[in-house]
Amino acid sequence: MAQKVLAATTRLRPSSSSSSPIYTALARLTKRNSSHRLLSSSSRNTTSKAKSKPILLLLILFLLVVAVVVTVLLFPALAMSSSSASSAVAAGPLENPRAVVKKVLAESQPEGQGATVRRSIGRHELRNLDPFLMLDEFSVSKPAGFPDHPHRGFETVTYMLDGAFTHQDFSGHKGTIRTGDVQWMTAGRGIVHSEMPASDGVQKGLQLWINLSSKDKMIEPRYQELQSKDISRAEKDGVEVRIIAGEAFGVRSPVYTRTPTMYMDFTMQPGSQLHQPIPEGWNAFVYIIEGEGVFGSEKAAPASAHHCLVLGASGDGLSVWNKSGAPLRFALAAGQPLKEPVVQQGPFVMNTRAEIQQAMEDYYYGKNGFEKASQWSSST
Ligand code: FJE
Ligand code: FE
Repeated sequence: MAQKVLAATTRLRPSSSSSSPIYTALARLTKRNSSHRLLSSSSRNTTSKAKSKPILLLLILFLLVVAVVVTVLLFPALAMSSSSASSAVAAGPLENPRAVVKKVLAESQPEGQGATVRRSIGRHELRNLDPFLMLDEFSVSKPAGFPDHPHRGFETVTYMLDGAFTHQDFSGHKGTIRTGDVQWMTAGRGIVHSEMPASDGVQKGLQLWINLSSKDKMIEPRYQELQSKDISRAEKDGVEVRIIAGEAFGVRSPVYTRTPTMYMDFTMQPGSQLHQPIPEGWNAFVYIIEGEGVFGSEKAAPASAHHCLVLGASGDGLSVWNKSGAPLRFALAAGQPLKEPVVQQGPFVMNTRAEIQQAMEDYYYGKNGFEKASQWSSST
């Protein structure tokens, strides 16, 4: 499965290093140099060989130095990311780290059937952070759970922190995700499923809802499932990262994100610091899972578990310092805003009220993707 996903992403996303302006500039330079060489060899018989050779060599060297200096000055971020891509090192301190512009405590609330979630994105104070619609930290024990319910128009990403959850859907898709596993579900035009605890004790995890653009809302449903052992990870100077989507420390996740998204789980040892680039223009937030840390600016007050920190729009990434005596664990997510109207009615997220009306009708009558809804119910 992971290999299939990897193959698909490789096809869909050409390696960024081969298309980077630095490489293009270098390739052009090499071409120009070789044409110089051609020129010099063809003019060998007519000009003085001994004089032109060292001058040409010097000229080539000079051009190379100029090109490298100009590239680094013009594209410092690119120079940094391409070097980290090859050697898997943490990016150096950011020039302009994003500030924390909002801090929201995710308070517990009842959800599903007897379950409890700490909702941050999606609660009143943090309605939505385009393209993100909801973030729940769930804590669920049997017999509570999230029995049969539909989705349309977005993606749900379930990341298990502890325990196991079994999902079943109306197409016969069934599976169990355990500690560290990820289920990336693209609901598209429609899925009806159940999500229930699969073992005794408390099952914990994060569920993130990512909106789909109007052109993707009615696509075929799709699953991308990653077992904990298959999740890309990297470590550097006391900072460990598990990469659910996107790239960190030069390591990429195989998950394909229809709405461009990065999503990672960082664990920072006491005394460590992190400087993680975030694409310009993307909305970004941090959710603290465990411990406490200083985010955005070294002088900021520390923030603790169950807080969601919204990062400001300007800046080149996230800087974090763990000045405490215990490990700090948090999720970082960032996504390219869709900048489209959002109309949500529970598990249906569309662009207009008419589309919501249509979704409810389709679900009720079993049409346009909900054909299997009426005769299905999950098994126990
Ligand atoms: C849902 C009520 C719900 N947060 N976190 C209404 F409970 C749900 C729902 C979930 C959910 C499921 C998991 Cl596994 C984790 C969650 C809400 O299933 F989708 C709607 N519409
Ligand atoms: Fe669901």
